[in-house]
Amino acid sequence: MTSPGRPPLGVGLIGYAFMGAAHSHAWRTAPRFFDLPLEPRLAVLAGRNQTAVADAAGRLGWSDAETDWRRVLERDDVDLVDVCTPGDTHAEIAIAALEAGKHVLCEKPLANTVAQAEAMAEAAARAARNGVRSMVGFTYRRVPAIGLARQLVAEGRLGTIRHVRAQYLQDWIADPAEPMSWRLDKQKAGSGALGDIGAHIVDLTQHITGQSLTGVSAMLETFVKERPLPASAGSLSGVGGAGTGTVTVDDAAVFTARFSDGALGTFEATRFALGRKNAIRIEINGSGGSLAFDFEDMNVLHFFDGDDPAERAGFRRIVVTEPGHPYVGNWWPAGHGLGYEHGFTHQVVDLVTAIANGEDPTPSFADGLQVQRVLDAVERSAAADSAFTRI
Ligand code: SOE
Repeated sequence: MTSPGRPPLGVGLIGYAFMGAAHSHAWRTAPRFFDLPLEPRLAVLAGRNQTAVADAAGRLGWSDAETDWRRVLERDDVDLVDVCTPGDTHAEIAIAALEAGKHVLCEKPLANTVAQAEAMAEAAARAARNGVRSMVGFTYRRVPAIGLARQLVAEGRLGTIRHVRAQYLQDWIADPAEPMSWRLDKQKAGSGALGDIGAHIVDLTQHITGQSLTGVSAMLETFVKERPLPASAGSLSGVGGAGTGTVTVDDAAVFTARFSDGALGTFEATRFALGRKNAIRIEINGSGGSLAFDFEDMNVLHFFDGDDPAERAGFRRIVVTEPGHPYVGNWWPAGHGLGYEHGFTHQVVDLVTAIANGEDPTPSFADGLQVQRVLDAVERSAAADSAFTRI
C-alpha cells in the first residue's frame, strides 16, 4: 500500500460488471506500482442487487456496498465517483456527483446523446471552477504503444498526416444465437458498435494525430435484427425470458472522415469480424513516415521512417517495453509486456496525479462531448443516406 501520511482519496464505484471489475483492479493496483500523490481508498461499491453487489464488493476489494448510487454521493468518505454503468445513466449520475462536489471518472462513450454530453460538459466546466475534476474513460490512450505513437507524431517524425486508417474489430455477437443484452438496446447503450467501440478509435486517432474530425460520410448496418432473450434477466439487461428481442442498435459502422489539418480517415467498427477478438488497428501515413498498431499485439508499434535510404527502409517493429516508454518504467523488465488492464491502471495514475496537482485531467468531458458529436454525425449521415451513390 501507499506510505502513511499521504492524503486519502475516497472512491465510490457505481457498477460491478466487466468495467467495474477492470476499474476496481486499477484502483487497487495503481498505488502499488506508482508513487501516487494521494492514496486511493476503495470506500464503496454500488449496484442494484444487494446480494450481488455485496459479493462483488468483497471480491473486488471494496470496504462497503450500497444499492442506491445516490447514497454514494452523500458519503463523506467518497471524494471521487467512478461511473461504470450503461450509458443511459451516465449523465444523471455524473452531473449529480459533480454538483455534490465529487470528482468524476465516467466510462465511455460519455453519454447516449449529444444533449446529455453537453449537459455533462457544462457541469464539468462549472465544477472545475471549484477544483472538482472530471475525466472520461478512453483508456486505450494509456497503452504505451499508443503513447509512443502520439510522441512520434508530435515530434514531427511522420510529417504532414495524409491518411488515418482505423478499425475496431470484434466477433462476440457474430453468432445469431448470442442473446440480447443491454449493449444491443438503444435505450440503454445509445448506439451499438459505433458508440461502444467506434468511439475508441475516434478518440485514439484524434489523440495520436492531435487533429479533430470535421465531417463524416457513413453507413450503419444491423445484420441480426432479432435475438433470443437471455434465460434470466442479467443485472443490467432489464430483459429476460422466452422468445426474442429486437436489436435496436447498429452491429457495424463504416465511415470516411476528414481531419482538421487535411488528413483523410477511414473507420470501421464491427462485432461481426469472425476471428478478430479485440483488434484495434490503426495505421497512419504522413509525408515523412507511417505508423501501424494492432491491439491484439499491443506491446508493439510499427514505424516506417521515410528518411531511411530506400535500400534499407522498411517498417521497424518496436517492442514498446523499454523503461523509457510511456508508463513502462514502473512495471517489468524490458520485453515482459503489459496487458489490457494496464491502461486502466495508467488512467487512475493520471487522474489521481491531476487531482493532486489541481489540474484538469484528459480526456475531459469536453473531449467526450466532441467524440459524441462525431458519433451523432455518423448516425445522421447514415440515416440521410445522401453520400451513398447507387449503381
Ligand atoms: C465491449 O465491446 C467492450 O467491452 C467495450 O465496451 C470496451 O470499451 C472495450 O474495451 C472492449 O470491448
